[in-house]
Amino acid sequence: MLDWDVGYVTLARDGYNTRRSITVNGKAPIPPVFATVGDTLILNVHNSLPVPTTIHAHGIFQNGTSYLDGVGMVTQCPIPPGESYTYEYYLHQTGTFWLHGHTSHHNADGLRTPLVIYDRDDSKRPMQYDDDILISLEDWYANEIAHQLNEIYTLGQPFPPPLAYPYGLINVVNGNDSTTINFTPGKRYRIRVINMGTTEWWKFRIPGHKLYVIEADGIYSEPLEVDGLDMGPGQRYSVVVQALDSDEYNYGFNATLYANFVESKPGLNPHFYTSLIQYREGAPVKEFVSTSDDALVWADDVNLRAFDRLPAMSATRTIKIAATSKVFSDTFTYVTLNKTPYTPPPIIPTLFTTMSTRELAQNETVYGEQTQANVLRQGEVIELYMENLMIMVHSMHLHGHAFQVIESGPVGNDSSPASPSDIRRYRGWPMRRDTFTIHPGHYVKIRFAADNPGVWLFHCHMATHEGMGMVLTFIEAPDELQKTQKIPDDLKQMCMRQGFKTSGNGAGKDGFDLSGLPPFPT
Ligand SMILES: [Cu+2]
Repeated sequence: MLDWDVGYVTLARDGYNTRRSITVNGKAPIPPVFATVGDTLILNVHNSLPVPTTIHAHGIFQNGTSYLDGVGMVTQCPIPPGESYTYEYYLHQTGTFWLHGHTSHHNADGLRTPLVIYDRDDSKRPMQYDDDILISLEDWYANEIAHQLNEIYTLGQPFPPPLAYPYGLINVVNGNDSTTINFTPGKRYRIRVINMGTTEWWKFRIPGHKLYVIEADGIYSEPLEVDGLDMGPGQRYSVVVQALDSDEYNYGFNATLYANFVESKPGLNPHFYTSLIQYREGAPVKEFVSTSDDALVWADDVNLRAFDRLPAMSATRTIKIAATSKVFSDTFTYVTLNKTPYTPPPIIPTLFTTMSTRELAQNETVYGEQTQANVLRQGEVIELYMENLMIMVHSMHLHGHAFQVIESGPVGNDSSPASPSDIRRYRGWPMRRDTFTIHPGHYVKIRFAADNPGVWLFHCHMATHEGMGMVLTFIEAPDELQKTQKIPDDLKQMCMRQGFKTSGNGAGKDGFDLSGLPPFPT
């Protein structure tokens, strides 16, 4: 059981910029959470912020408990200032996850910490290891996320807003002050690496050492030898590293914070951080000639294979979405996955609409257009075909599922069709994970079975893109959901105390009467 009193503290998390940040129990940073599969994690959250908040367990499927997914105005009304709510997480998965705020992008302001779920049976691991090491990676901005979004959505401001160069945090301190990792010759280490950042990507390497990926996003992979990890916001990997036999030298591990959508600037983008892998105190640090990143092998979404060898599922339906960035009728720029930018429901959480509208819950219209609702029927196998028509890379996260990564490649057109050699497809059987990277001008195909009734978001994990509307909602098996799950009374009461509706369509009304919803930009 954990008691989290969520509130603001003012400090310089990056060692330079003193600013307001969100933490728990008055102490920054938030300690990682360690559990064992089969545990029930009881998280008592008290909200001492002046604004509502929620907690989401990233990567946890919440099978049978979709109301615990912690997305404000999607699966619950947020916890208002001064109130408390208890999340009971039933931990049936093992691997590397994280807990973070999922209302008003509170994760970006520091409400985030790793959640590691250990296994009970080490014979089921893809590789054995002697010790378990956790490395969390974050980007940390001089300004709060609300400030960054205000720059985008204030009349008369230039778009795009001024570039921001965050500092990198490694294990919650400035990457230059990060702690030493001790290696004993001959031992094997599992290193869990989490990009729990706001916007930017991280690369991770230990020159002089082989890395074997055994986990991505809570799913075991067949061991894959790589030179390094390249991770978007929300992604996690575990690598097994064999320590060298000699303690003649110490080594460095390299963590590079970068964004290929932000102008390069020496020392700021990319931002190189190095910390010590220590075999023996005082041993000299082994030097390496620098290698071009292009010459190295990086773990990615397609080259991994699931350890359980689950074959690619046959899709029964394709849903096509395209990420675009457009100026809307209110003169602001939004990012959409479909027609309209997503905005959180203002009147009733989407899940409450699903639970209370009987057979109408099957009709996407009842949710209100701004939810970008997509109804999935129980047992369908969805192939999600996503095209990125923007000039920016994205890190897309699906709640409630680990999807199969089927294929990726450039989006061709009639004048320049994509070359077959540029298409990358799973070999043998695909990897499953919950967050994938999609490059500019590229498509990605993923598949998942609609076997987890609930209301699940699919969104870019870059906080500004999420705030600009790059979100859609899957309403999965609403009939099954209505039969098998019940929203706890305390969640309904928390809504009522704040004046939110607990039943009805997206406007809290009957049928298709959506009057009362604010106008949305077109
Ligand atoms: Cu994005």
